[in-house]
Amino acid sequence: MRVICLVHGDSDGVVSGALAYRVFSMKGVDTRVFFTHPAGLAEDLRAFARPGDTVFIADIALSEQELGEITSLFEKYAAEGELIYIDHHPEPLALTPKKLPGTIIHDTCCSASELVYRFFEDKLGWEYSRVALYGAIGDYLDETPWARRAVEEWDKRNIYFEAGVLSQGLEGSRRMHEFKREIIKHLAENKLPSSLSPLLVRALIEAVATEDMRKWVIRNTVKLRNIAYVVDPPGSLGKAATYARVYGEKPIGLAAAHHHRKIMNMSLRARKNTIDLNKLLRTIAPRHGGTGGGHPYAAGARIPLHQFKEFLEELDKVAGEWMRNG
Ligand SMILES: [Mn+2]
Repeated sequence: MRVICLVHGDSDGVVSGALAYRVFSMKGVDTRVFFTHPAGLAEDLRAFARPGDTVFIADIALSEQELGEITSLFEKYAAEGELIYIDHHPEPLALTPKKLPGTIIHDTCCSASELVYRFFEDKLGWEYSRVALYGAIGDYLDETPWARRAVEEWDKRNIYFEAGVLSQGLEGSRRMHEFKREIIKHLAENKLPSSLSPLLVRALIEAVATEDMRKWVIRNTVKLRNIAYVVDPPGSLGKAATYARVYGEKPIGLAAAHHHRKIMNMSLRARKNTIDLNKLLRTIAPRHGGTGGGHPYAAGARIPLHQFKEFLEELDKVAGEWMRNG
């Protein structure tokens, strides 16, 4: 038997992978971890998982574009081996995840880390709740009933320090898949993030870089009616979007970058209780030949470069309409 884990590369995904790695490798099972994202899930499943494997997927939303393919892949893996899918992103407009074949845990209540921890709780034991907390904090989902209780049982200051080292260190390790696998093995042994020196160093460098970027965003934010945005910020798009929203004094912040020549990649952040970015992007992005979605207040999109301006204009207009109509 072989286990193939496919997880997101942020704190929540890495912790989800570490908890699963712990459970499977404890039994001596050959367990391999790969990092993916919604638009790459189907392709990565085909590339890395063979029918008959145990496939574990966590913290990966289901992309609107690939639903048909994902459904047939899930059917194949669930029939010939085992398939476990654990996620907390809002469901796609066209499908209810729980109807998919396999073991499906889908709940927007809390982080993927919390869902994975609770799923494997008997096997992991309470000591691993702190690892799950790092992931929950990384996704800003540390105020669920479970997370509040768990934080109380650990020392809050230590937990938040360690969670900060992990999330900042990972932000500074983009696309470093081999290093992220090392982090997963480290966390799977319930070792502290701060005790992994290269991770700690990257977190420190990231903290300084974030401060530089904050100042850059103040100087470079462009304001529309409802959106404040920056293009090609020198750092994490998520953080840049938050700073653009705050310093641009708009309900929505957006940060975009084109790593690939023809695609604009972006993160969006909304002020709480203003608008559902997930629904907004799932509606608007396909009209411009792109994809988008995520959480109500934190989401992302990929739009062809030549459509970026039109996309921004429509997003700004529709966001205004939705906010006016509640
Ligand atoms: Mn997550």
